[in-house]
Amino acid sequence: MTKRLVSTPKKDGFRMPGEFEKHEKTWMIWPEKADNWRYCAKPVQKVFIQVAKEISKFEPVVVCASSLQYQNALKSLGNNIQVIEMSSDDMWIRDTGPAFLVDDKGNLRAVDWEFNAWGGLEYGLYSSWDKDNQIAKKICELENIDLYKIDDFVLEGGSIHVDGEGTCIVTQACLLHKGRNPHLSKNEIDQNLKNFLNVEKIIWLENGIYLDETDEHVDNILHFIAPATVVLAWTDDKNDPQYEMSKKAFDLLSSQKDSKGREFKIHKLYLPNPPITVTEEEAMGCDLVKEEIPKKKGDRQAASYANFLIVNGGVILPIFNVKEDKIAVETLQKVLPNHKIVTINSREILLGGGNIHCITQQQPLKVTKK
Ligand code: KQY
Repeated sequence: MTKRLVSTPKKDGFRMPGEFEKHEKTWMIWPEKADNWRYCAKPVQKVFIQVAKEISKFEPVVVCASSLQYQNALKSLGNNIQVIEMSSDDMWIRDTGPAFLVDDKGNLRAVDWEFNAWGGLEYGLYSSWDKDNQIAKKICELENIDLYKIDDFVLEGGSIHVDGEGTCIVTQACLLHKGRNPHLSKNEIDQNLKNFLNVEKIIWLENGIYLDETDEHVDNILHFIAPATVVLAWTDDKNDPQYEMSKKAFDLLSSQKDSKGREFKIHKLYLPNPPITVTEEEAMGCDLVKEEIPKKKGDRQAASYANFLIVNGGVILPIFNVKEDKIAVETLQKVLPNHKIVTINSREILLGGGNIHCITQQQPLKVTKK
């Protein structure tokens, strides 16, 4: 049975591995929220199936689906993907799932952060998130692993990126946003991250991607691809508000060393230019609800190639059917020469406010170090 631990990962010698380390499996949640996914989520389910099937060519995939959608998910995903019944408020398992931790003795644990739908009732993106807030615990129960939980500490998995060797990167725009932990100072948040991710250094970028619905999660602007090595979403267009945001991130990372004293290698990953906007057709089909303003034709989307998932031997890369897709593939293939780059046109996921990294959560392989 899963125990709630009162210690910290730092004290117990557990760390969150880099995503580029080996995985046991990847978790996902079947989409169905009709006020976020147009036409009762049917178009996004098609893309979801593609993402899940591509990942399953590299490592096992487990999909959580509600009782209503269980049969549909099971039949649509085929024999190679495990489907389990689990309720949720939406599909963003990067943010609602456990942050898995490993030690050197072959043990697995996790952190269960408090989730408040990216800002609670005042600033958040939906008004009920009880089911999402239970996902991490339910997954730990299924996996029979113990978990750490800090009371009153709101965090989403997409708002942190770790290298597994003592460094974590976050954005101030997100972590210091008043919808999350207004009762904590920056130092206290820094300390919580150090204790619960078992890292020595937090690098605080100012921003993420312009108009990102999550208050600028770090996982949309950069990605650790190896220790001390990141790809960073980039534009040369000085008239684009993103230019300053990416430039400040580049300058800060260039001026900092990681927890082991290494300089960062920063590879620029060019963003779509012009930015992706919603078409008239794409703006239709979502159920209307009180708390959400529907997207309109012309609305700029926070489309970024940095929102990919690294799997065992591959990269599942979002593309948008624009000329920069090719540059993104070339850049990633160059920096990850031993990985197969698999592209998926993910506009449909983007319309819901995120991308491939946001809808996946890797469970690391247990490691035993002698
Ligand atoms: O991690 C994410 N990108 C979640 C976005 C939620 C958007 C809801 N419309």
